[in-house]
Amino acid sequence: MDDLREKYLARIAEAADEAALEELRLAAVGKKGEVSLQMRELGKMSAEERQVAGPKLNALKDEINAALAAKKAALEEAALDARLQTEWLDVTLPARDRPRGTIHPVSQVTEEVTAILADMGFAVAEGPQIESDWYNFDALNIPDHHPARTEMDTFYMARADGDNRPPHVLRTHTSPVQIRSMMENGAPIRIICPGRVYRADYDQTHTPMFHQVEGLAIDKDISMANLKWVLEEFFSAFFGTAVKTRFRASHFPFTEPSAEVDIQCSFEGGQVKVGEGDGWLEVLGSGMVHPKVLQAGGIDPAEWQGFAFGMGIDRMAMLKYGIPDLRAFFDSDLRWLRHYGFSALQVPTLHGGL
Ligand code: 2NM
Repeated sequence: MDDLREKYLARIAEAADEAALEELRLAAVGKKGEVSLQMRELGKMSAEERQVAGPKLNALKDEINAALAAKKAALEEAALDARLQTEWLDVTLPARDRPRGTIHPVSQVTEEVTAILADMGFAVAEGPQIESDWYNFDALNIPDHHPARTEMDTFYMARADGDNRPPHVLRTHTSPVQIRSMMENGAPIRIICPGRVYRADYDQTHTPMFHQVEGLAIDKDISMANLKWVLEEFFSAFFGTAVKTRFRASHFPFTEPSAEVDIQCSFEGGQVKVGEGDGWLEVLGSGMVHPKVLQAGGIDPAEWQGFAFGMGIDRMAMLKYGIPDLRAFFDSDLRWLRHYGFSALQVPTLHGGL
């Protein structure tokens, strides 16, 4: 019995894992284990012998079982310690920053354009996207027969049969916001109007909804020279490099005189690069606000004059950030958004550099 005790207590102490421990349990106190076999021998003994050997064997069995249980507990604790070493977690740490979305290039460029022009003294004005046809067309000196007013070009809101009131439209430019601003605040004015506009056009380079920013400055001594300075200053700040501009005589119903503005660029290898080369790209329309438009806005053209300009934000974003396909702007493809999108923490500022 002493041999058995020594042998099993030593082996139990050395057992490396629970499987080894189970093997030892079967070998010692299992049905066919050595201690159990010894117990079977009790039947063959005399009463005296049995009185001595019985309790001893029972004590040995208890001792081995206790050693097995103690070793099992020790192994479990060691295993838990090892896991805790590799799996520890500090629940007091602040949550990791995990950006889930990106700022769309249209939003980013709107903020950039706004930051530049706000620095020059322009305030942001906003207005409704559904307009009466007076604000969208008549006030801007666009006559009834003008092709822009046909359903080919403009989205008209549905009207009930027999409703003969003037129709509403999805605004085709943000100019109606400027008419509203003239009527509400009067002159002098320095505003920009960024926002969504709508035209019935859909192909490679046109989407039925797109984004515009229009500028308006009205005062007593404003000329085309002021317009030219503002635009040249704007393009250089926006593209981060000196950009030459070219003004071409043009025509719009709401400005007189009118000019289309091109910016300097190169077209090498099918790549458009702004601010270099000797090519030109049309990016903007502008002019001196037509007297009839000032009048519609309640401003006396004998006393005041001003310049206005309008450009497409989507196209400016494509140019600045090298985005090839306009239609992808509005597909909401997550891979596109992650690729061309901006961090929400990268707010465009003049001092931070645009
Ligand atoms: C353009 C081109 C030329 C323009 C005119 C006005 C308003 F309301 F003041 F008369 N706002 N914007 C304007 C002038 C817009 O976009 C190509």
